[in-house]
Amino acid sequence: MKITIIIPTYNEIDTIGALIDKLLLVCAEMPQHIFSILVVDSNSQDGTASLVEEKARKHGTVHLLKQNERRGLGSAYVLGMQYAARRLAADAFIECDADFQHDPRDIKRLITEFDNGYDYVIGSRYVPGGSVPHEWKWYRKIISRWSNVFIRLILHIPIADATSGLKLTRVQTFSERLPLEERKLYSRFHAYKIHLLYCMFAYGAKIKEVPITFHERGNGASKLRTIKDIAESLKVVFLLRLKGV
Ligand SMILES: Nc1nc2c(ncn2[C@@H]2O[C@H](COP(=O)(O)OP(=O)(O)OP(=O)(O)O)[C@@H](O)[C@H]2O)c(=O)[nH]1
Ligand SMILES: [Mg+2]
Repeated sequence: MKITIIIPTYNEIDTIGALIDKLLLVCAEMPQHIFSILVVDSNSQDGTASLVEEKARKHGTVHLLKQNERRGLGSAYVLGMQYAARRLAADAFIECDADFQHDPRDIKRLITEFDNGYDYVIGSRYVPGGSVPHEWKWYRKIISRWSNVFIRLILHIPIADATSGLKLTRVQTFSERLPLEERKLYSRFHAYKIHLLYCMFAYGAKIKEVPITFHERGNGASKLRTIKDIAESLKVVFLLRLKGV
């Protein structure tokens, strides 16, 4: 099967090179699949795109997609998802952050469950065996934990980690139905994740959570806009409750 790992970047020069190298090694351990790595860069000012271009020249399986301006995580991801499905003919795509918060080796767990027939595999911090960084401040732990409880209660979805950033989506039948255009998303920022998850649930996808250890950021600055992203998440949850997908 063809699998594309999509990595959105905004000023991630400190980590993106090493992450691509590590992912290439991990992918080489799964010769039963054909992998590509797609970086979606939103006009980073620190040379991220040039570094990725250099990697792409060296490795034919590394691709760079450029967005003219920074428009939010969801906006970058849906661009990458369309490209993976249409141009790279991916059978599945994986969402993965650029800052080493996700262990590249955990991708193997997602793929094992894809091979087992699951359509949507979530790297989960809140199933037994999963965890968030112990360095996180108490309020970040509370916000992350309770936002998941809130989402579960309001949307009635039996998912422990609805806001995880590491996941795999089966393309066939789903990518055609998912709102993979910025104008169709209820949020173009971090909260897009709740929208797409709810869609997959509504479409009857076979969903599986696998435990992951979520690490502290490798280097570079966070792009999370805590208060604004909480407000966006609330908006998405209520839109889904009122209007559905
Ligand atoms: N292309 C693109 N990438 C983005 C944008 N916003 C965030 N990212 C990337 O999305 C990933 C997740 O963003 P982070 O800032 O790490 O958000 P987070 O993981 O919730 O927050 P931290 O735990 O503080 O790192 C990183 O790889 C960012 O570089 C954007 O507008 N465009
Ligand atoms: Mg991060």
